[in-house]
Amino acid sequence: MEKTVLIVYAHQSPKSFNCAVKDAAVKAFADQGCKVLVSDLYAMNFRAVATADDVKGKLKTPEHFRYNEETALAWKEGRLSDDIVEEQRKVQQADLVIFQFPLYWFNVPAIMKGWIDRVLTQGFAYSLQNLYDNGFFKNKKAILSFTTGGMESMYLPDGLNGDINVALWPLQSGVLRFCGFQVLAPQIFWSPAHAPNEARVALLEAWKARLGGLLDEKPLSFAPTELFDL
Ligand code: FMN
Repeated sequence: MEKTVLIVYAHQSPKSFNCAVKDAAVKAFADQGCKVLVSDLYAMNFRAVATADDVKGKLKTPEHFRYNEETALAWKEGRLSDDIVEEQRKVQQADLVIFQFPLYWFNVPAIMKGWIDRVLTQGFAYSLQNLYDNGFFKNKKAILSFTTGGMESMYLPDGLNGDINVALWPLQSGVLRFCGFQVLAPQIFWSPAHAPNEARVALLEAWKARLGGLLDEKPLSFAPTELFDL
């Protein structure tokens, strides 16, 4: 069956290395016969802030606005703002979600954090019963694919910046795994802006080679949810 890949992409420039990485993924999956959806967040001028504007119609408790509760209710009643609904439709269709971004302050850029905050609403992306192994997205895969300014040696456990996996935990576990996604090993492009052109080409070629088998990759392992009392 035809698979669907969603690329959530955050870079301002079509001349960037991030754009080349995104384009390589679009081509590789199209060549594999997949349906490819791209959310080009800066081009879409995607709104990053979670506010009451994300809910259409009357708020349940306008005197004390609670984003979680109001958006959960709005999701149930079909009252979320159109841009959120459109992104949720894309996630729903996707077998694989690729987050493509430059690392900003050990995290995703604000526009992508906004996508996470606003699109992964309660009820749609998780519920108190549907978390981690029991998450709604347990049949979907997700991967962080990003570029850094710092070199790999700086992100080793004994490096200046510390272990990159520590920085990735909130995203890989707190966001993706929390919603049930099978999380693939991150694709990290170390310091492409400071690398010679041949090295950048080699990084892209390695990515293209990985893309061939990405949909069938075994995910990272996390502690089974059944070990914990919910
Ligand atoms: N690089 C890092 O290695 N760690 C960081 O925490 C980090 N934070 C950044 C924050 C901001 C606001 C900006 C503008 C850059 C930051 N960088 C950081 C550097 C970018 O990650 C780097 O320029 C980018 O990955 C290069 O990709 P590009 O050539 O596609 O733009």
